[in-house]
Amino acid sequence: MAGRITLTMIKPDAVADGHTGKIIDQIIGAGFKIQAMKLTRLPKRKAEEFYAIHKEKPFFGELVDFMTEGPIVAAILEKDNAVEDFRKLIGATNPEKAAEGTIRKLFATSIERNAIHGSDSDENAAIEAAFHFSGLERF
Ligand code: FUP
Repeated sequence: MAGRITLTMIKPDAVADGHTGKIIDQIIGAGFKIQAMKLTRLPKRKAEEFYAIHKEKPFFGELVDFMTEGPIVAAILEKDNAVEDFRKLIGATNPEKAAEGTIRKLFATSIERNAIHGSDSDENAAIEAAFHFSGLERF
């Protein structure tokens, strides 16, 4: 059975460009309930931990620099089939390949600065939710 939560981060580019409100509106309009949400800034060590799976990739250093350059909005979102439905809502990693109307198509400027994160599996959604939020911060 598909899980009911996913973890998102509105990334530093989209927050700095003032797109937070429009993105949250789109997420709620698509039927996701907000279980937890905060404006926060990742320290370098935490960004490296979050993206540890990519640490051998050539883009790792730039990815960590980008994710720590300013505040992000982290949130746990709840819906049936949350992981798959949210990845459809945000679109492909590379905004040039993202479908019309998706959040990355609308707000991302490149594959590196791609506006928003969405968990890629139920297992990672649970890990990433616990990475950002304590039990007391979830509703
Ligand atoms: P996604 O699951 O769509 O966020 O994509 P990945 O897990 O493949 O990549 C995580 C992040 O690494 C992307 F959001 C942006 C960054 N990245 C690059 O900067 N360059 C690449 O070629 C691929 C990913």
